[in-house]
Amino acid sequence: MDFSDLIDLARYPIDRRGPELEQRIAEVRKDLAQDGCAVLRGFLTPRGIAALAEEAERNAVHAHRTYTRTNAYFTGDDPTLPETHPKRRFFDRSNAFVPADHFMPGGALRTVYDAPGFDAFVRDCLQERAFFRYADPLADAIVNVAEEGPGFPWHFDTNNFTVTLAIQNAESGGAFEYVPAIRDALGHENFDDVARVLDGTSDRVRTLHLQPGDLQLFRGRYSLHRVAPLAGPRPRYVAILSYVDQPDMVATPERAKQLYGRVLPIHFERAGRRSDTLID
Ligand SMILES: O=C(O)CCC(=O)C(=O)O
Ligand SMILES: [Fe+2]
Repeated sequence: MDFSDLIDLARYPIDRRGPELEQRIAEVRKDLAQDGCAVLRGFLTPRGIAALAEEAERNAVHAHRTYTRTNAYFTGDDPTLPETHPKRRFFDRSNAFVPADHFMPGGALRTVYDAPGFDAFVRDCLQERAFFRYADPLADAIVNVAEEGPGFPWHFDTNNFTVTLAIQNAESGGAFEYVPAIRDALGHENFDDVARVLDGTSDRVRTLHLQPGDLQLFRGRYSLHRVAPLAGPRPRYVAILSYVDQPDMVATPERAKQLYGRVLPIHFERAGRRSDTLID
């Protein structure tokens, strides 16, 4: 499999720096500056979409499912607050990640991720100073399998940005909805507006209908967002490509176990722990 078959290089010539690519980068930066979100439509070719969908489908059986109830802040309940407070609004979430080690080098997903110029392109778009691939063999490039159900309820991300590739949509539902910069880095939480979003009465919500093959760059720390409820038998597949601000980072053993259902020796080693010390 060759990256030039999977990525639309005529539109996004990531392997050749030049005015064409600079133009794409400038457009993405403008969108990110404006509302923290950029969608690179048609990043994959139709062959690329088909190859990634086939690979996702084949590996969906390996997805690790977790069921949680979560608020938008991923914090525990705080009974000192009124019951209607956004921090006390909990929603069902079911999540299924296919761990990254099911995606082999030379397979469709890694052919895109490892394409010459891909990392540099994403870094230039995001203008991140410290930018490294997540070194976690279970988590650097994963596929999220979302089946009929509540989607991924309203939340703020705990990381600065996410890089996702839309592979397959559900029969219906599953739109990406977001409210840019509803809170800020200075601690203005804007709970009133957040409550309106959770209630479904906000007029600030933007809706994105991502299509298979679209690459999305999203800054979700201050923008409330969700994947709307999904319906129908066909699962939604999204690849998540992870970058962090430090080299050689991996998940803690507890986090690996929770998200991917397994812990590898590297998780214990990097945590400076022996492999019999998992805290469940
Ligand atoms: O599945 C998606 O489109 C993005 C989900 C999301 O918000 C996240 O992973 O934090
Ligand atoms: Fe998110």
